[in-house]
Amino acid sequence: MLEKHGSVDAPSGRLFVGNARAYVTLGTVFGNGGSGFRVFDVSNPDSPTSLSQEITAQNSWKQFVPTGSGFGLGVVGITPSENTGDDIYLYDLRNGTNTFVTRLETPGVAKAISLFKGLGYVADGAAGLQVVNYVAYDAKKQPPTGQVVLSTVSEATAGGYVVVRAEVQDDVQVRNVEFSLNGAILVTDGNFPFEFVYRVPTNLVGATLTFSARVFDTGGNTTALNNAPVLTVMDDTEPPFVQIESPAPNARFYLGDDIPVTVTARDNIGIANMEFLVDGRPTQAMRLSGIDYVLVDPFPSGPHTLQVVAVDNSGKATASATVHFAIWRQAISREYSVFNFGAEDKPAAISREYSVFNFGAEDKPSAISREYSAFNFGAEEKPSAISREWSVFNFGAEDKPSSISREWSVFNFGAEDKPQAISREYSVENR
Ligand SMILES: [Ca+2]
Ligand SMILES: [Ca+2]
Ligand SMILES: [Ca+2]
Repeated sequence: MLEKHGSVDAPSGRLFVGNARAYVTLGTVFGNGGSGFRVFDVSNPDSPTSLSQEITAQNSWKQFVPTGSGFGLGVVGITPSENTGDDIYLYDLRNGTNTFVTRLETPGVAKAISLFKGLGYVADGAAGLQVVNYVAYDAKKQPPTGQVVLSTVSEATAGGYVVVRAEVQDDVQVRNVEFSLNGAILVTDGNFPFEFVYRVPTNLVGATLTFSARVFDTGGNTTALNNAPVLTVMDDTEPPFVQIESPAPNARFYLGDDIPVTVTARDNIGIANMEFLVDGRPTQAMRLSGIDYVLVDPFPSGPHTLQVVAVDNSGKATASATVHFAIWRQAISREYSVFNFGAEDKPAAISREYSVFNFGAEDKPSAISREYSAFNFGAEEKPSAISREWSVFNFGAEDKPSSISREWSVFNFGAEDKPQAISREYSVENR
């Protein structure tokens, strides 16, 4: 479920987040027209703050990607119209400044950039993919430094997640970080931010996890980072919480209606799946949004029960309280209107959206009529009648044929001695 932390006004351009900083280009996503970028401090997700804004003469900023080693690369055009000097702009971000360093011209129209292992990969319009070297080879023989930061202190929960991040620096450019667990290499990250998410296997309860990393710069110098605390894997002792928000207890549906279900579920490590039980049997539910579902299978009329079982990542399950609901057979007519507002001897009649359903007993046919209208606009002695889109379906019993009729009309509203009549939202329910 989406949980809201803080918020802050920001431009509507593209976003990059790394190491407690967020960078947003001015202008609109994938559009032109932005004239720079803004930097936010997101170290406290509950209270992000704006730090600085860089406004440039060029006003087609498409993207801004920090290198993690003190620089940032912008995809920048001179004017909002395309094909006008769309190149890569290198910025120095050290010491909290945003200082323009140089423009790296590409042969085409630069549209986007991604960094990997110290190189820039530029989507360069008709010039295709351009691989650019935005920083000189690191010949200074000074290895990178840094530390491993974990999202948890001394314990990890089976079935849960550990975010493993390397906060690394280099005098020139970090190339990549290799992450290891208990001495075996797990994954390599080739761009800032250098991190990965480890899912703790449920069969490691009692074991220890020692994460380490090795950081490389673009000169091949390397440093091992062995500072991370040892984690002990604990069993997940918290089953999920799950509650049916709707249908409300004793809710009533009609045969053929959708049955929407809203469920609140949460867990200390994460919900793996949800199971829906109608009358104690598993049934399919289609997820419509984070907490909203609709049951897929049809159910017969009568009383039913609904339960939802939430299963967490470690396999612990919780069943919700049982909600009772009923499905009714029905005959309904809705929004049925009759107007008689003519001269006394020239009445008019209109009826709209008239429906009759009978989904009930096997020996009774079903019938639907829709958008039924009758008009009488004034024949003086022979009131006319029009009805449109009138349909009768009989799809019930096998020995009864189906029938459909359209534009069928029989009306005589014209009797002078009949009073005006209006009726709305008329309904008859027959369980
Ligand atoms: Ca170096
Ligand atoms: Ca990365
Ligand atoms: Ca749990």
